[in-house]
Amino acid sequence: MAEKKIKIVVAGPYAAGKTQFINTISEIETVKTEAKTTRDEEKEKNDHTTVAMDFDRIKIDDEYTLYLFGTPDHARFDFMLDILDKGMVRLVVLVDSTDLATFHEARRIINFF
Ligand SMILES: Nc1nc2c(ncn2[C@@H]2O[C@H](COP(=O)(O)OP(=O)(O)O)[C@@H](O)[C@H]2O)c(=O)[nH]1
Ligand SMILES: [Mg+2]
Repeated sequence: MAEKKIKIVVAGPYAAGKTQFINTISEIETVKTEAKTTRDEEKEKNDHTTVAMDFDRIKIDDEYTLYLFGTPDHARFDFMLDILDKGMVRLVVLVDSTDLATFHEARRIINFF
């Protein structure tokens, strides 16, 4: 039976937990594009940040395989979103519920998609 691919994009503000989420549910060694954070206010939340994408694959059964793509953590890499959302069937938006200041960014991301 031919493999059917289900593409899911995981988006959300900086330090919402996108990379952690994808690593945790992964069944393969995830593809990561982490770089060291440089700005003090960023370092406070996370010492690494995703600059291109996270990637993970999960085989459901003989027919279906999930392909998960995590978005970059900063708006300056938004051009990646146009690439990542091609063929997307579901969007997961993660928000840090303890960090109210990021809610506007979460809204912007939802509107984008
Ligand atoms: N307490 C808590 N911390 C988390 C959770 N998920 C991620 N983190 C931490 O939050 C920080 C940012 O996570 P990361 O996955 O890199 O965020 P991203 O910028 O959305 O990719 C890291 O220090 C993680 O260890 C969670 O569910 N609970
Ligand atoms: Mg990340």
